Amino acid sequence: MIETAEYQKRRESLQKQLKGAVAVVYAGEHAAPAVGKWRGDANFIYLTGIDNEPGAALLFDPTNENPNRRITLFLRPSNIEMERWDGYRDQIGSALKDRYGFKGFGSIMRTTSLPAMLTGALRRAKQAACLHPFAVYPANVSPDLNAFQQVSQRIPGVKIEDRTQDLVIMRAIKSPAEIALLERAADITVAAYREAIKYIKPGLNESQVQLALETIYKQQGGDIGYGTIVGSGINGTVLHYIANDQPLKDGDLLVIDSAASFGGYVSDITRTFPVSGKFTPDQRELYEVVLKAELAAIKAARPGATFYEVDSAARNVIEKAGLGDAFIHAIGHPLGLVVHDVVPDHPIKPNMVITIEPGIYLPDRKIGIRIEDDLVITKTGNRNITSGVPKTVKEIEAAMGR
Ligand SMILES: [Mn+2]
Repeated sequence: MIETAEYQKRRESLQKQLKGAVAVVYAGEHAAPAVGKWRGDANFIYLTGIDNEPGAALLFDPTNENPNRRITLFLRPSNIEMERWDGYRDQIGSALKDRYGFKGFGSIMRTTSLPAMLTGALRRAKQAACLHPFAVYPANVSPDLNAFQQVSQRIPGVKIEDRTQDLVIMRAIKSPAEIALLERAADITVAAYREAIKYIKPGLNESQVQLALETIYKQQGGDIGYGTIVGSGINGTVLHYIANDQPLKDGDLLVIDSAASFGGYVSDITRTFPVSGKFTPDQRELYEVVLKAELAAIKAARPGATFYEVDSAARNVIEKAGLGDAFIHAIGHPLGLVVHDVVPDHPIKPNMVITIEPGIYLPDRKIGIRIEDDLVITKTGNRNITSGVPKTVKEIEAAMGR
């Protein structure tokens, strides 16, 4: 769990970095998914801990003469009729300020006040900092830049700066509380894999493996981290296979890419198991190449290394085995509030949490193999927090032995 005080500290630290510039972070107003809960923008969650307030925003107004108006949370107006459909919401008052950590540390207002507050802030400060990631052309302009551009058409002399790395760098380096949540998500996932591996056998459907894993995530207090992939045979060569509806066949390999989230933080594990419980000599040879590549990348993942260097460590092993063309994706990514978390411009640093996931995909042989672990980067190297899932040929065959 992350304490209210940690969110306050994050907001204050960001405000200091802004050096007098105005900034807005939006929760977003996207539609809720058909299945699962609505979830706000990760930058907004990171700064507030609030993940269930569509339309909310956080304004940094550092030159406000009222110290309590320098950081203000804006929430949608109360609407009693809507709340009978969507759930009851609190009135603005000291209880809400206390719960969100704004008592003595800022204000809470309704979003109807945001345009005037932002305009006033920019008239005084004349300096705006873009924190949301810039949109890639031709997508719509990012929400804070869009607001700043509109205000600059009404107030001359507002300077708009690119500060998009500020929150990326903060989010990339995990606090002890964040690492504890990521480890809990990893532990839940490890327990689920260890249980599910016992049931894998010919005739079972991919969907049953998915259900077994996801049920355990929920039983253990976690949630489903992302769309589970359970692909056997040729389906294991499809990177984003989500149908998960085919029977497991004797002699096929099974790629499982699935993980739990806990407290909003996501784990990410992939393993490849033989449906029969035993690798064929061919499968084993290919599997050992990917495993060797994974171990080489894990060894390379340490402070000062770039993702390019970590990727090269794995790619060299796979290329040497003559399988370079079969490794068609990147080596890994940071983990956090989202499964593909923010990637800072700097090399790997202590307390980053990253995945390592080399793979090879040979559709003509109906063979896909991927192995993925989650690493907490330490001062000298890393700590593998998902090593509890069987990974060597020997461990897998022993765990599946029946
Ligand atoms: Mn991954």
